[in-house]
Amino acid sequence: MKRIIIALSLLFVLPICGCDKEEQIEKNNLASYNGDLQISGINLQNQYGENFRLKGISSHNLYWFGDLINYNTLMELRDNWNINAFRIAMYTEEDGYIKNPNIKYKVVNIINAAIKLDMYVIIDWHILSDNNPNTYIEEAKSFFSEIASLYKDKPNIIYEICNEPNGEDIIWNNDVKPYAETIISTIRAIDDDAIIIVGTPNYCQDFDEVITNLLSDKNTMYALHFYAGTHKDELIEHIRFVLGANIPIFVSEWGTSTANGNDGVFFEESNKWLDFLDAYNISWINWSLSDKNESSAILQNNTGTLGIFDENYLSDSGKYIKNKLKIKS
Ligand code: DCB
Repeated sequence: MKRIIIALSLLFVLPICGCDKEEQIEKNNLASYNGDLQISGINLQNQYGENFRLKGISSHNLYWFGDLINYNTLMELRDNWNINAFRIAMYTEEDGYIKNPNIKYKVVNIINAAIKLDMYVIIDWHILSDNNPNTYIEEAKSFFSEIASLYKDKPNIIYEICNEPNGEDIIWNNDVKPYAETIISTIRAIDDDAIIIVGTPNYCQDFDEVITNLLSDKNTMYALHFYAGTHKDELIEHIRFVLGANIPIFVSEWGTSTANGNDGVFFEESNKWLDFLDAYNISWINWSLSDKNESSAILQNNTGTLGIFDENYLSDSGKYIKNKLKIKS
């Protein structure tokens, strides 16, 4: 009788253990497991103080390519591409928030889908042709207070407060840092612990002034953006130096193309950059989820969402990125 009971219980227990282990592996990638993220030195960490990396894809201009993003496409990207973060590029200009403030409802829909799917989501205030983040600082304050009030209790949210400050006269000490201090205090008055990513001058490539004039907020990271066909060894060496100064970097946007988003896919240079990011445990987000006719788009031109589900419709960059995302680390 005893033996039968043992045999029977083994029968039940064994498959359950197997299941648990499988689920455990997947859970390690989810927001419910990793919880509130934090920073230790240059590392992003989960709530248990374990090093943790976010890897994912960015939307293109949400106003132009927002239809590609919904619960089903995000679920596919999570389950079959292995992304654990999605970046919502909400442009300020170029048909963005300033002209079309209702785009925020699309942002909210995507955030809600990402939360349901247990993923992290980066809310990117995508300045670009407006060069100076201070141009629309009042709008940024009201946008981020609204978003923070809605999601202050969710571990899923990451705020990226200015995509790419640019222009020769836009510098860290006088322009970007004061802007960041204002927006960080706006967010912190509501959400005291979410990760905040701050863009750096010259399209997120110039850290010279950042190094000697850091922000005091402890959960802030600095954005590095690169395009493999344009930015090469010189930028890698600059960043190695920045990391040596213990500055936490988040690659919230990079492309396999040149800096205009086009001109072909630079595989060798992309490999070099990804090896570098692996060596330093740096999180990365690829530009972009679109079917525009340009090399950095992950989908073939005018194919809609097909490529997300079927590799035959992926661009060369899309195939490359999907393979890289599947490698767990
Ligand atoms: C960044 C921007 C991003 C831009 C990509 C590729 O810009 F954050 O918005 O995306 O990198 O250029 C491109 C799209 C195009 C679109 C254009 C304007 O791919 O389809 O027409 O935005 O909306 C960068 C990054 C780096 C540099 C320059 C730019 N750089 N830039 O190092 O010079 O000029 O946009």
